Amino acid sequence: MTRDILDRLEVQQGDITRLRVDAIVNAANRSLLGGGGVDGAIHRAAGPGLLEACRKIGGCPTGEARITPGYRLPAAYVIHTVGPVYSGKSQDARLLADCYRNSLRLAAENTVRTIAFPAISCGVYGYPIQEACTIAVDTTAAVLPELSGIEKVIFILFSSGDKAVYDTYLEGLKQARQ
Ligand code: AR6
Repeated sequence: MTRDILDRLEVQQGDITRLRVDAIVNAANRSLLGGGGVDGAIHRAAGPGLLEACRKIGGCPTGEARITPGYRLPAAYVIHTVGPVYSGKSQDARLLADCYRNSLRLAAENTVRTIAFPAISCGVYGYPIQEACTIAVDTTAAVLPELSGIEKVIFILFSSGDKAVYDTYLEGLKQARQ
């Protein structure tokens, strides 16, 4: 992993709905019709236009991604992706990696330069944060070289404990590069 790729990654703690970026990623479910957690927060902040747009899309398979406008959000777009429900099987990691890869490719197709991800699947869907962090960072770093238009990827974590997991992992990667 090269240093310039690591420089395009950032970790923050806070509420994704407040971020003024080109796109925020929603940890949705296959219906795309809203739910709890970060999905509920995004729909509340975006207003009813978002649900209307999602209804027209008509759902999304696990691992894939769909894009809508951000409506009342500071972000121009919402990229909805559906993480796996953690089962402990090897397909979990593949599907979670698909979420990051497909969201980033969709972002690049829409000339997004800055994008923020929550910890997909790490709430209701039960994915262990440590494993999910490794997949999120490694997949993003692997795909960024082919997506030169994406300048910054923010991983935004709700809790300080989850943020510490990301900070530690990225710090380790940076040390290995020095
Ligand atoms: N900003 C950033 N992160 C947040 C926010 C926020 N405003 N709110 C929660 N998180 P979850 P999942 C964190 O459960 O596990 C929904 O009902 C949270 O602390 O939102 O992928 C959907 O409709 C956790 O670390 O998503 C699906 O049915 C992370 O976001 C289901 O939950 C993801 O937690 C998806 O479950």
